[in-house]
Parts: sequence; structure tokens; C-alpha cells
Amino acid sequence: MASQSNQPGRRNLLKLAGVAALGGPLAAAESVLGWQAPTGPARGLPKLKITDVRVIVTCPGRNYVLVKILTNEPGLYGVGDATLNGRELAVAAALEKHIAPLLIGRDPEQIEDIYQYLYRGSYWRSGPVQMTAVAGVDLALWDIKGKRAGMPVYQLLGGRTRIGALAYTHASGGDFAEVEDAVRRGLERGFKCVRAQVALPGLEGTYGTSTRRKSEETAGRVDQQDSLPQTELFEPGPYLRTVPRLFDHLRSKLGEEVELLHDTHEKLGPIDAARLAHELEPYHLFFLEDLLRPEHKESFRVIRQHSTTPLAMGELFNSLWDCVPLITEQLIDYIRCDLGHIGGITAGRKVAALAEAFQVKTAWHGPADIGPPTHAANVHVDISIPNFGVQEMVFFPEVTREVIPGGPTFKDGYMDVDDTPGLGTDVNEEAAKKYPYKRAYLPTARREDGSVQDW
Ligand code: EZ4
Ligand code: CO
Repeated sequence: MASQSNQPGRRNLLKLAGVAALGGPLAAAESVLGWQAPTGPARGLPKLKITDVRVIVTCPGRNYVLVKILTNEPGLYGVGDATLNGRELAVAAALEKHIAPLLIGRDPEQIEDIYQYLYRGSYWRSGPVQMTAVAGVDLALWDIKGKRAGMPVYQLLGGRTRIGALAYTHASGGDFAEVEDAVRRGLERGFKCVRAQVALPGLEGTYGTSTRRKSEETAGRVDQQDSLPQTELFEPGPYLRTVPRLFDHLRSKLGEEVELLHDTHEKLGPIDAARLAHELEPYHLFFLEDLLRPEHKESFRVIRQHSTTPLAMGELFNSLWDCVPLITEQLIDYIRCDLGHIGGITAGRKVAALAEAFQVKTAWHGPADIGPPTHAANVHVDISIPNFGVQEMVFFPEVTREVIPGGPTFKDGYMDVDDTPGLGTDVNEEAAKKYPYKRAYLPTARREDGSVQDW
């Protein structure tokens, strides 16, 4: 029973409890108190221990938070991504001050136990800061397990189910012709699926509707903003009148073959959302994304009563349980939570399995403001589950790739990962130091009367 005793403070705890010298049934209690499941190491390999948890905050163009977990096996470490756009330092502090001390000495092979411990063991559960921190740890642990097994993570998840992950890119513009051109550029690049967003006449615009610049591309990029959030404008009336006309234009110019998507970015109320979904029916969208605020899952019933447009939801969800009602009531067709904000691969595979049972497909969030390890995790899950739908993707600039090398590839409309053991991403700590953190926020939005609007 002494072989499991590698937790600092555990022996003291047992002494206090006066049970240190006792055996028999208390041996089990001891392994519970030390909370190391009484399993042996994999394949007769020496038992692994976490020796260090490094949190790397860096700004190669935009801010990223990386988690590097080191082990007692020389050279064996894992890298995870714990980036939460606009709240990076809160996650870094949660990791450094609260979570890292819990991990030192622990067995990094016990991924599920560590996920349960960090999620439920904190008593205060869920929330974007905590679940992003948990995701950073979780990805690093899957990376370690893959490296130790000599296998890419998708093999550990059950092996390949498809040739690659069907990907979509973003197209936007100031008017319909500009959007059409942007969609054509996406198609020329090999994409079969393109998300289309257009500016609103007479409005400055906000996420996905900007006239002056692409809010969704630049948000959080430190070269694009002051150190305080910009305020952008949104009105539902012009939006609701414009978007169906955009898709009428795109279908008449591009035909039926191209798969078109659109993101409402949680901006509408229920009856407006239902109207939009209904009026987009003739244009056969691949899906309509994030119509409602994440608090209002019950309102998806209103939309479903009025429309057959496929619905996707979830980038603001923080846990498996946020996804449950929409999936079990079949109120959506695609669950698109962010593996980096719901607790990582361990949480994502549970969401995927729940969704499979209700014929819901996955469409994990894949924007520029989560790092390459999360994009890699997306694809490892995508290509190993039966109910994958589509994968949002971005191309990272060279400066990001210098600091966080590796990650998925893109060819002929599909993302893929190679057979590098683990996740296939890394962090260059020396390069990261060249790009110190700079405070940056996502923009905020208001209505024309000055009241707060969802961005
Ligand atoms: O606005 O990740 O579908 N993608 C998106 C993203 C989000 C950003 C917010 O940080 O909606 O671009
Ligand atoms: Co979105």
C-alpha cells in the first residue's frame, strides 16, 4: 500500500486521523485519501508522476495561454491550450495558483480521474474560467498519454472513422457582391462549406455584420484595438431584413452545390430567431449557428416549431450539462461547443456520445482565439467519432506557428492530423518570451438607444 503514497501531506493527514499503522479495510481508505486509483502502470512501464505544471502566457499576434505538464520520465511532457479571449490572466491564475499544486505528484495517466477531481472536487463547478483551465490540463494529459503509447490521440479514442474532418471557412463583406467574392475565394482554396456574413446597410455593424472591418477576424487581435473594448452597434430589424436577401443572392449566383452557413452569434430573441430560421428555409443552409443566448435553451422550442433550417448551438457552453437539454429534446442538429471551454477531450467525447444517441452531430468551435492544441484536439475527436458534422477552422499566421508549432493540416476541404504521437502540437517557450501578454478584450455591443446588446 505504500507504493501509492506520493501525495504531499497525505501521510500527515493519515497520522492526524490515527490510522497510519492500521491495515485491512483501511488500506482501501488510504488509497482513497491519497486519491490514486489502485491501478498499476500501463504495459509494465514505470509509474509516471507529474513533476511540474508550467503556464505560458504569450501574445504572438493575439494572446494565448498554454499549459505544459512535465513528468518524471525525462523528455516526456504534454502541451494543452487554456486560452479564454479577454480573460486570459484569470485562467492563468486559476492554473498557477489553484490547480497546479493539486497536480504535482499525481499520475498523469489517470485523465478521467483528474477531470472528475478538478470539475467536482473544487465544489464550485463549471464556468468559462475554470473549464478552460481544466481543458488546458486535459489536453496536456491526452498529449502525454499519446506520446507514451507512441500513438496519435485519435487512435486512443477508438481509431479513424473518416478520411478527414470536413471543414468550413469564413466569408464576409460590405455588400452581397463582396461576400460572394469571398465565398468564391474560399471555394478556390478547396473549401466545400463556407460561412457567409454581411454588413448591414446604415449600421456600423458588429460581429458578423461589420461594414468597416471584419470584427470577427480581428476581435482580440492586439494590433487592431486599444487596450479597452470597442463598442459596436447592432439592430435586429436591419439584420433580419438583410440576411435572407444575402442568401437569396448567394444561391442565385453560386447555385445549390456549395454548403452555406451563417452565424447569428447569440444576438436574437426567440421570435426573431424563429423568423430568421423560417425565412432562410428556401436557401437550404448547412446550419444556422448560435441564434440565441446560451441562457435560453428552452427558447429553441419556439424556433423548432417554425422552421426546418438545421440549427447549431454551443460555443458559449461550459460543460456537458449545458448541452444536455438541447440534445435530448432534439432541439438542435449540431452541437458546437468549444473543447477548450468545456473541459477538453474528456468532456467533448461525452458530449459526442450523448449527441450520437439523439442523432445530433458535432461542429466544435474552431476560431482564431483558441490555440493550435485545441484545434488539434477538435480534429482528433472529429476523425474518431461516428457523428461528426463539420469543423470550423482558421489558418494561423506564421508568428503563431513559430510559438505554437504543429496542429491540423487542410487539403481539399478536409482537416486532418498526422500520426505524430499525442496531439501533434508543441510550445516553443523561448519564442513565447519574445511576445509578452498585452491586455486585449473582445468588443462589446449596444443598441442604437444605448442599451447593452449581445455582441
Ligand atoms: O466570436 O471565438 O464561430 N465562431 C465564432 C468566434 C467567436 C470568438 C469569440 O472569442 O463565433 O469567432
Ligand atoms: Co460562432
